[in-house]
Amino acid sequence: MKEEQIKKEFAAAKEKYAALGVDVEKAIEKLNNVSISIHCWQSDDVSGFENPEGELTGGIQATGNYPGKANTIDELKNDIEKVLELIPGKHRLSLHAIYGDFGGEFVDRDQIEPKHFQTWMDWAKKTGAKLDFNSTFFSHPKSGNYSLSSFDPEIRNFWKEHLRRCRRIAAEMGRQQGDACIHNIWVHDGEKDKTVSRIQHRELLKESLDEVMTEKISTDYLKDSVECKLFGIGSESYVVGSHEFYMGYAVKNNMLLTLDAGHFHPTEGIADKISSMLLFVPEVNLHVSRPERWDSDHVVILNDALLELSQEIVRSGQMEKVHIGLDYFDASINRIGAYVVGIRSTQKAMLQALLEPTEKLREYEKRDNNFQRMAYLEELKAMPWNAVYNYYCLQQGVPVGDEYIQEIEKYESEVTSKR
Ligand code: RNT
Ligand code: ZN
Repeated sequence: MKEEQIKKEFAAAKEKYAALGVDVEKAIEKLNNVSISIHCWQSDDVSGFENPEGELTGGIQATGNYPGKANTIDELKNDIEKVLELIPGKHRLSLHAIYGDFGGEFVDRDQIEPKHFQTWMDWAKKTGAKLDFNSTFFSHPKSGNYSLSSFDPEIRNFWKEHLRRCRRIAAEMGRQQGDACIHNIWVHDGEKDKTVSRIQHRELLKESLDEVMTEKISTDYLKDSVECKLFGIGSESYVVGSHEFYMGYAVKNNMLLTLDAGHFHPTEGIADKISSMLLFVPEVNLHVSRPERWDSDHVVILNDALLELSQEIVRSGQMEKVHIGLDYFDASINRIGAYVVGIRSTQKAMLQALLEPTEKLREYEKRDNNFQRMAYLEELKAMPWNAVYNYYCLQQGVPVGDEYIQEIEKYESEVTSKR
């Protein structure tokens, strides 16, 4: 797209939005402050570097075998750097514990230390992408149906030690980057079929978490967040860390709650949960994902669910308390493309929400003018928000419109197809 054309379309859009009382420059500025936490695991189908040949367990699945996945830390870094070149704004990288730099040695989960992530912290310093962290309870011989909630005290101890170490690693990341690292805790524990000892396992999960959390770490460095789930492959009937479990846990312990778009009943969205949870937990962490009929972790696209979520984040007036992280892994398409589409779509949804004349809509609402509210919400859908996004990309010196597609094709022919 020609620069002149982009500017012309932006000027026209600006005028249209101004007529609704919306300041587009302000919206761009706010969008530019939205740091998306990019998940490292789309790049290599959740393999990691602890035991890359190992099986992915824990009830999650990356389907497809598109060529070019990242096999080494360097390949992963290159891929993420390429992604960062193709999107506007400053973003974060979310690492799982199995993505450490183990120097070719096997380091078990109860042995990992900050030093195994030092090269990542150095990379973060260099690129400016701050880090978030995730403990990894899945894909390990000691994580069958149950880990932190196992009846076997030795298994529980092993995973408690893992969690303890992950909190310290995340805190060290937070310290080095001068900004709290969000440490996401997702525990796959559960069972395929009708489980009788539901409360017993939940008691054990609570007990294990409580014990590890007795180690107090400043939220200047570390923010722990707990992620619930309804079911997984092989845990269809029972997941210990259900919504009620973690909602209760987060509220009781004043910690963050992670809402994953795929972790509820099929027609239940996470958008409407934001305004409730913000009243009871200090901050909310999101795993933006796209469930297609189940928690399938498809690439995020600009759909109604994403737009509703963005609207709720913006309308809450507490954007700084909602952390946007991505969580999907599609192994059937170009993985860099999967990242870029997901990130750009998330930004487009956020931008649309930021371009809403919310006060105007609230006025109609107060007066019970609900036809007018509905009509404006419909009109807004066809407003030229994309011209604003294109202009933002131009400003930031990244590809505009569909230009990123050829960049990805080039990277594929020069880099990923040769792996
Ligand atoms: C699984 C959870 C979890 C994982 C990642 C890899 O259903 O969503 O967040 O996807 O930790
Ligand atoms: Zn998730």
